[in-house]
Amino acid sequence: MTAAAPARISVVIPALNEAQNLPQVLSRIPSEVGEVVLVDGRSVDDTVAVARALRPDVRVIVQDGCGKGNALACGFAAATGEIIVMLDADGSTDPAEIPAFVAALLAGYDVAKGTRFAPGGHSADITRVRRAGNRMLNGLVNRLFGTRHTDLCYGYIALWRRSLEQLSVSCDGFEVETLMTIRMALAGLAVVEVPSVEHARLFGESKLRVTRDGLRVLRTILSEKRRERAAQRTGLLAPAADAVRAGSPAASADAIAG
Ligand SMILES: Nc1nc2c(ncn2[C@@H]2O[C@H](COP(=O)(O)OP(=O)(O)O)[C@@H](O)[C@H]2O)c(=O)[nH]1
Ligand SMILES: [Mg+2]
Repeated sequence: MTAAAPARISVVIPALNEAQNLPQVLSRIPSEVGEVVLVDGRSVDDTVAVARALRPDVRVIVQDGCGKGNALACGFAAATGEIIVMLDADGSTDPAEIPAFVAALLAGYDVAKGTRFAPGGHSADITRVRRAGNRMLNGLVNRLFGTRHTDLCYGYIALWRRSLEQLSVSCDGFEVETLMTIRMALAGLAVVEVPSVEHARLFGESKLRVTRDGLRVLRTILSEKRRERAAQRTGLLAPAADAVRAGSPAASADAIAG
């Protein structure tokens, strides 16, 4: 990539009944984003019509299965950009932060992973129970895979297409960020955490169910560990890399300027 040909950025937005929230989200997407892929979960409200009215160039696809993970996998397959950014449709993840994530990628990282729990990050959305569960599961991943993440289950992630292809994202539900995070480590990708401020969902309710989805995350962690062990026996997968480094948008921007 050269200065004359900036990386094309695709945003992938899974959306299930988010018509009321989309105006706030779509209007804040920065102009350097070249493609918006909205993955509809067969919404029964006006999600698709609102998206098309607000952004006539939006690419709407309907997911072929169920859940946020399946929606993202469908969106990844459809997106054409060199850089892919995952964004929620409920107003929690602020599109205005996209340049900070992209800056980290342009500075040389394979993945820019948002964190609400490093200095500069914050969440006005997460409940006390979810925070505790996330911390516990995050600790388990760090112990089992030798990583140093501070926020396992946050869906604000940007990465290069070539890195995404190494992850083979194939899961249904809210375990998707966990699956991606572990596979980033197993693939030895260079991951930097980007502090991010998560806003409260604007309208409607979260589709996440704490016990059901917490258990899905736990099962994903354990099955990925089994996969890693099996791969180590056969020599088909590199050992987990300690690839996560603390970073900040400011630091990433400095690296680009340099
Ligand atoms: N297409 C699609 N999107 C979904 C599904 N479940 C959740 N989402 C979207 O994923 C994003 C995060 O979901 P949300 O319910 O806010 O979960 P939370 O942020 O973890 O509380 C939102 O944009 C949802 O509309 C689904 O089954 N299909
Ligand atoms: Mg949400």
